[in-house]
Amino acid sequence: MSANTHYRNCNLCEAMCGLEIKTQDNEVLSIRGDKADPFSRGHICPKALGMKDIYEDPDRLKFPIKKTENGWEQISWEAAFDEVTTKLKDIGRKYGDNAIGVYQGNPSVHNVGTTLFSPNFVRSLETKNRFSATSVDQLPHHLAAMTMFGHPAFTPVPDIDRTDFWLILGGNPLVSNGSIMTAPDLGKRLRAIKEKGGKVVVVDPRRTETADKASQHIFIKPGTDVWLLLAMVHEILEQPKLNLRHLTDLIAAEQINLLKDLAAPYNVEMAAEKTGVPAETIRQLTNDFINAGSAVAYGRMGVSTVTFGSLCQWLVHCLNILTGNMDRAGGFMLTSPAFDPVRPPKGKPRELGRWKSRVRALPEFNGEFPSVTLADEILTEGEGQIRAMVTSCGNPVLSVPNGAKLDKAFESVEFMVCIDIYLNETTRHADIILPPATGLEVPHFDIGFNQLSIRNVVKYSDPVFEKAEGAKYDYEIFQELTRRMQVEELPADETARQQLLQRYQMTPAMILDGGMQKGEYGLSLEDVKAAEHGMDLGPLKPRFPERLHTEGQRINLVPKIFEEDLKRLANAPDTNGHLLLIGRRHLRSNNSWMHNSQRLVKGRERCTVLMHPADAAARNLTVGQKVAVSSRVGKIELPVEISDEMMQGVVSIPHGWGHGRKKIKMGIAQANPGVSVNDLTDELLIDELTGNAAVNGVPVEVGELV
Ligand SMILES: Nc1nc2c(c(=O)[nH]1)N[C@H]1C(S)=C(S)[C@@H](COP(=O)(O)OP(=O)(O)OC[C@H]3O[C@@H](n4cnc5c(=O)[nH]c(N)nc54)[C@H](O)[C@@H]3O)O[C@H]1N2
Ligand SMILES: Nc1nc2c(c(=O)[nH]1)N[C@H]1C(S)=C(S)[C@@H](COP(=O)(O)OP(=O)(O)OC[C@H]3O[C@@H](n4cnc5c(=O)[nH]c(N)nc54)[C@H](O)[C@@H]3O)O[C@H]1N2
Ligand code: SF4
Ligand SMILES: [Mo]
Repeated sequence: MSANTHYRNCNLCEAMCGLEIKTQDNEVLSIRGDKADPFSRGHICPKALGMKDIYEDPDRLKFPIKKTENGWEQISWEAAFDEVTTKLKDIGRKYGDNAIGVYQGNPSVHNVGTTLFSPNFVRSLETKNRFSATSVDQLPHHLAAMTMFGHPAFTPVPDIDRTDFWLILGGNPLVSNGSIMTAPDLGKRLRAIKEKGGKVVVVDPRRTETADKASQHIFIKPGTDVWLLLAMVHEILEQPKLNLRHLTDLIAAEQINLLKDLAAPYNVEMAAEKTGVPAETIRQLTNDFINAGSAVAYGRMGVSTVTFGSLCQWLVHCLNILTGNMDRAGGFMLTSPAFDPVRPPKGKPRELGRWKSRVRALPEFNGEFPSVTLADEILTEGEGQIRAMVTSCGNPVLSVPNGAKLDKAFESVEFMVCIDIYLNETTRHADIILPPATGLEVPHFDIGFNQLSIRNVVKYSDPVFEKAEGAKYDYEIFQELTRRMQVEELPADETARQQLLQRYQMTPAMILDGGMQKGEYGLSLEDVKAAEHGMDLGPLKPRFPERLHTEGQRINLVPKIFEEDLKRLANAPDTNGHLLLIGRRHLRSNNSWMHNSQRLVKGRERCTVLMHPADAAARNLTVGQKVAVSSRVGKIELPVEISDEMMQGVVSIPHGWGHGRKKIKMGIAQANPGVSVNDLTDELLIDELTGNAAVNGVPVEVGELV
C-alpha cells in the first residue's frame, strides 16, 4: 500500500487551478485546492473532481479500436498506425492532398503533447482543409492581435488584480472561470476590485452570475455591441484632449484622425436605438471608463461569436488604447511567459485570407478555414472535396453550427480517424479511434495559458498515475503518425536524415526544457519541477514596443480590413420580431465532453431554454413545459425555464448536450442526454469578415409542441 500526495494543475479549463491530490495505489482518495499554489491559492471548482471520474471512467478508451462488421474491435497500435497512414496516403494519392480534412478541438490546448506534436502531423498531411474550434470561438481575438500588434498570439489580458475599472462584455467569468484570461479564483479577484473602491461593469443580454456580483449590469440586445463600442470610441475621440499616456509615440496621428472620421456617424443615440442600452447609460459608462485611474475593457464569447465579432474585438482594443490603458498596469497587458512559443518575426506579418475555401470562398486564417464550412467541403462534389477526416480533441457534431449537417457529412467520408478518449457523437463516425492517455496519467504544462495569465507564472506537473500498460501518450501517437506519413520522404543526405530522425526522438520535456532555458528567466525544467506548487514570476510587465511585430513597431490602430468591414453595418439584417438565441455555460459542464461524470450531471435538468416571463406569457408557456425551438436549420424540443434574468426578446440554451444520438458509448451522458443547441445554430450566420461562427444572436421561434 502506498499513499501519496501529488500537486498538479487542473487541465480542464483555462484557470490552471493547483490541485492537491491524495492517492492510494491506483486510486484517487481526494482532490482539493492546493493552498500553497501562489496563483490559485486553494481555489477549485466542482469540475476538478471530474479528473477522478475521467481517470476511472470505464467508458474511456485506452487502446485503438476499429469499426468492423461485428462492431468495434480492439486492434494493436501497430495495426492501427499502419492502416491509418496507409489509408490517408492512398486517399491523398487518389484525390490530392486537400482530400484530407482535419478538425482540432478545444482540449488540444489543454494537452502539452498535442500542443507540441500535432502541428507537425497536420503539416505532414499537406492539406489546406484544416479546421478547428478556434473559428467557433476566439478567432476575432487573434485577428485583432495579428493586424494591430503583428502576431495572432499577442492577445492581451486584463490586469484585473491592479485595475480600478473592469468592463466585461459578453463574458461570464464566474462560471467559465475566465477565458483568454487565466485567473483562478475570479470570485475573490472580482470582489477585491470592488473592495478597493473600483468598479466592475457587465454588458450582457442575461443577468449572469458575474453580473450579479458586479457593480453594474447593462442589458444589451445580442449582436449589437459593435454599435455600443463605436459610440464609446466616438465619445472618447470627441473629448478636447486624448490621454494616450505612454502610447503617444506608438500610434501615428493620422490613424487617430482616421478613426475619428470612421466613428463619427456612430453616435450615442444611434447606439441606444440599436442596442437597447439607454443613451445616458452609454454616456455614463464611457465617462466612468475615461475617468478611472486605470481601466480595462475585455470582450469574450458573447462579442466574439456574433456577426460583427471581429469589429468588436478591434474596438475593444481601441477603447483600451485611446484611454492609454493598453500595455499598462491595471489595463490590457501581454504576458512574459517562461516558455515563449512566439518567435521574432521573419518577413511580413501574416494576413487574413491568403487563400479561400473551395465551396463558400471563406478566408483562411492562420492556415485554417472556418469550421462553419467543414460540412460543405465534405458534401460538395468536385476537385478538392474532402474524402477522409482526421479529428483530434474535438466533437464538432455538438460544437459547430448545424451539427446535424456535419453529422451527415461525416457519415459519408471514405475514411475517418479520431484521436479521442471517447466513442461520442463525432467519433462514432470513425473507422479507427486512437485514444491517448489523458488527465492524471500525463505530464502537464500550460503552454497556452501561461501566455494568457494575469500574472507571470509557471508550473510543471508530473503524471499522478502511470498510463495503462501498453497505452500511449498523445505526443507518441502524433510522432508515430508523422513519422509514417513522412517516411517515404526521408532526405537522402545523411546529416539531414539524422536530424529528422532525431526529431522523432523528442519528448515534450526536452522541448520545454530547451525553450525555458533560452527564455526570459533562464529556467531549466528541473528548476520548475522543484517548485511543486508552481512559481510566481511576478506581475505583468509592459511589453511594447518590443512585442509589436508590426511595421515600424507601432500599433496599427486602424487595420484596413476593419475599416472596410464597417461598411457592413449599414446592411445589418433587421432581427426585430424574432427571439434571439444566445448560449449559456454552467459550472458543472465543460463544452460537450464531461457529461459522463455522475457528480457533474446530477441534479436539476440544465439543458433548458431560458426566457423572460413576458416572452413566455405571450406564448402561453409555463415553467418546465417542453417546448419546440426552431430556426432556419432545425428544431429541438426541451423544457422551458422562466426568469427575468433574461432580457426580453432573448432566449438562452447551453451547448454541448445532445447525447441521445445512437451508437455512442458514454453511459452516464446517454442517461442525461439533453439536446444540441447546434442543431439550431446556423452555419450561414457568421462574422462575414472571417467566417467565425455566430452562435450568439441566432433568430429563433419558441412555441408549444404540436
Ligand atoms: N452553440 C454554441 N456552440 C459552441 C459554443 C457555444 O458557446 N455555443 N462554444 C464553442 C467553443 S468556445 C468551443 S471551444 C467549442 C468546443 O468544441 P470542440 O473542441 O469540438 O468540442 P469539445 O466539447 O471541447 O470536445 C472535446 C473532445 O476532446 C475529447 N478529449 C478530451 N480530452 C482529451 C484528450 O486528452 N485527448 C484527446 N485526444 N481527446 C480528448 C473529448 O472526448 C471530446 O470528443 O465549442 C463551440 N461551440
Ligand atoms: N463551466 C464551464 N467553463 C468553461 C466552459 C464550459 O463549457 N463550462 N468552456 C470553456 C471555453 S471553451 C470557453 S471559450 C470559455 C468561454 O468563456 P466566457 O466567454 O466567459 O463564457 P460564456 O458563458 O460563453 O459567456 C458569454 C457571455 O456572453 C453573453 N452574450 C451572448 N451574446 C451576447 C452579445 O451579443 N453581447 C454581449 N455583450 N453578451 C452576449 C452570454 O449571455 C454569456 O454570459 O469558457 C471556458 N470555461
Ligand atoms: S476552475 Fe477550471 S482549472 Fe480550476 S478546478 Fe475548475 S475546471 Fe479545473
Ligand atoms: Mo472555447
